[in-house]
This record gives sequence, structure tokens and C-alpha cells, in this order.
Amino acid sequence: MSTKYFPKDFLWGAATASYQIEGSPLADGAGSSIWHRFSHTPGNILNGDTGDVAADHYRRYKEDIALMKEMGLKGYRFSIAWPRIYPYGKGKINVKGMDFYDRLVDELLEAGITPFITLYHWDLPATLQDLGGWANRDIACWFADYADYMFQRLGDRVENWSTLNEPWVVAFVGHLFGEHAPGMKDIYSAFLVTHNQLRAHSKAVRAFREANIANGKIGITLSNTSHDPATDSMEDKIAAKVAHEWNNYPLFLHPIYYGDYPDTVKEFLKEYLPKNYYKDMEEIKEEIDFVGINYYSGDLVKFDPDSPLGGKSVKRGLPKTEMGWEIYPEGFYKILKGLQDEYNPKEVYVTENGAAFDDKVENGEVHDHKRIDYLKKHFEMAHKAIEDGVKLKGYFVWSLLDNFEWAFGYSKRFGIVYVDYNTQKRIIKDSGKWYSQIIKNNSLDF
Ligand code: LGS
Repeated sequence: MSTKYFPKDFLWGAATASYQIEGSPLADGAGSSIWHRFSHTPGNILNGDTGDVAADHYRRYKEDIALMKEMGLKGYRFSIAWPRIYPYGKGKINVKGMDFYDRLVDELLEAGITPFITLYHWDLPATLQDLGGWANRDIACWFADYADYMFQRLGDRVENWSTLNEPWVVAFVGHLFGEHAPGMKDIYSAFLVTHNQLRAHSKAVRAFREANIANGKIGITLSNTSHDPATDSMEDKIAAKVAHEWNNYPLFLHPIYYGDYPDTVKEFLKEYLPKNYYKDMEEIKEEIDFVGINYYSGDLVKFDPDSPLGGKSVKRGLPKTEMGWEIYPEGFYKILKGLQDEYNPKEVYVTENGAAFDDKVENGEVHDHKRIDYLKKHFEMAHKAIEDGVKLKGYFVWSLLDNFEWAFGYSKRFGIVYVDYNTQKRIIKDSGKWYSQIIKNNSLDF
């Protein structure tokens, strides 16, 4: 057995998102969000679940921070519900909503936990959707104004900021597949939304630079699936490359770092890109301080002339999580190493990695050994990536708490802390206890 140490000051933490844990979505003057609306529309969410109560974190945040402290977390990634701050998306500010995040940040700092804020994790103010949402070009200004207000209000205490969480999912799952809010199915809107998110992101980054936050760092959080070619054939390799460049970090980082969409996107998807998109590229190309990587799974890609992207996904018979996603830690290494080789970001954070399993409470404990095994294998790959030059500075396990898993409602549990939704009682799962040892030792035994 050998012990592998992580870098000094490695930011071990856990992540959550506002709509998934907070509950009380309309409390204290908050406006409605597109997820509130979507989840209250019958047929959208499994079992008709909504985020009305969720893990009741809005009212129990102190208890939750105490749990983080007990586990020894060094960092906590959470998101701000835009409609709590601006009930109508812009204009009038809701002081009480702001107070919640003020208190949350103070409580975290008091507990010695570094806050890591995501400005947008999918709960767009519903009023802005009525104006076209992310498909309206004005959203770059609406978002930058909101972001700027947050920098002014929390920048004295919060150094780490991520603009958007998984803009690919927002664009395609929300506007092409219709499985997430706002539930649209239009490919042109999906690409327009991709583009406007990029514009909004970069505008917020410029506001951040002007806010001049001491030691402040800003980046973006991107979703990734490791797409590997099914065979060595040229066709399969191209299909896997197209899937990678459209589905993973290149779709957003190519514009941000190089001022253009990736080659395969321009070749295979050009007709869907907004007209004259290149005119915005100069404002989109804007330096960021870190890239946030979310990683869960991988697949094999096989050439398929009938598919619009020239490839289809095939399973390879690996063990799966409760979501039906293959457990493929090697793909995590490939994503991290590929990111470093292709874009050489100044810093990288794993902003999400974790798994859902069928957790059971037995005598007041949750023995989630499969989750421990999943995390261990992924930590190992992160360590290997660091050894190979990836400038990984921290790692946020998804998720701190069991929560509202979007279209799957409460049927899937990702937490390292179990939530009993009848009583709101929390139980630190075995994975949470195991994780706290890793954090304490800052190392992993193989
Ligand atoms: O809860 C969400 C987690 C769970 O799994 C979180 O809010 C999101 O930021 C993030 O999308 N999350 C997530 N993503 C995994 C997507 C994996 C798709 C794998 C497909 C296999 C072929």
C-alpha cells in the first residue's frame, strides 16, 4: 500500500445548488424561477416533486454548516438564487433575499470554510423567461448587473466565483431536449442560448475585474462526459471528437480562450450557430482565472451516418450508478489532462464529482460503500492528473446533501449526508465519514 499526498492547501469541499436544497422558493419576497414554474407544471418531474421544501436548507443552513464543520470540509460550493435577489430579474432588489446569503457567508467564514459561489445554477427569474430568457441578447446585461451587485455585496468576504454552472445543460437539456426548464425543444434556440451564455459570462468577468476584489478569482463551471471512440477507425475517432468538442469544455473554452467555436462545431453544426456570431467573439474572448470541471461518466462513440453529429453512444458494460451512468474513472483523468493540454488554464477545480446510489438507513447509519469506492477511484485519477501537470487546486464532491435531482425529483440520492425528507433529519453517511479522513490526512491510501 502506498500513500499519495495532495498539494498543500488543496480545497476539499462539497457542492450544492440553490433550487436543489433550499426550499422556501418564494419566501421573504423572492420571485418565481423557471424551475419553480417547470416543477409545478404536471408531467415534468418524476412523481410530481418540486423544490418547495427540498432539504429545507434556507431555514436549516446553520445546522448544515455545523455538519460541514464536523466533517472538516475546507470549502463549500453553493449557488445564489437570482430571483431571491432580484424578484423580477432586474430592477428592484429584495433586501431579505440578500440577507440570507450574507448570513450564509458569515456563518461559513465563522466555521473556517471557504465559500465558492456559483452565480447561476439554473433558477432564472421567471419574469426574464417571459422576455425570452437566455435567448434574448439583453440577458448579457441583466446577468452582468446581477453579478456586479453580488460582487459589491459579497466581494469583501468571498474570493472564488463561478459565473455559470454547466451552460451546455442549460442550452441543450433546457432548450433542445426539453427535459429541464424552460422545457423548450428548438435547436436554434439552444445554440442562441449557448452563445448568449458566453456573452453574459464574459460581461460578468469584466464587471468582476472592475470590482477589484482582493485575491478574487473568477471562472466558469462546465459539464463533461468522456467520449472515447469505439474502435480505432477514423470514422469512430472523428465521431468521438465531435461529441467531445460539442458536449464538453471545448464548446465554451474555445470561444473564451481562442475567440471562436471549435472546428468540429463549425463544420458539423454551423447552420445552427447564430447569424454573425463571430462579431461577438472579441467580447467573449476574456481571460478567466480557473476552469471548473464537472465529471460523472463516460461512453463509447460509434460512427453513425444517420445521427446529426455523425455518431451514437454505445455502452461498454461497465458497472453503473443508480442513474444508469457508467462508472469510468479513467475518463475523468482524460478530461482533466485534455483540458490542461488543450487550454492550459491557470487553475482547475473539480466543481462536481459524485454518484447516486440506493442508500438505506440501517440502525441510524448509511453504509454507502459503493459511493466510497466511486469517490476513491476518482480521487486517484485526480491525483494522477496533478502528478501529470494539471493545476488542480480543489475538489467539490457532489453533493453535500441528498437533494432535488431536477427531472428525477427526490428519487436519486447524491449526498454524503443523508436527508430524511419526512423529518428533515440529517445523517452523515459512511462516505461522509470516510471523506473527512481523506481531508484530515490530505492523502489517499492505495
Ligand atoms: O444535481 C446535478 C448533478 C447530478 O449529476 C447538478 O445540479 C448538475 O450541475 C450536474 O449536471 N449533475 C449531474 N450531472 C451528470 C451528467 C452525466 C451524464 C452522463 C451521461 C452518460 C452517457
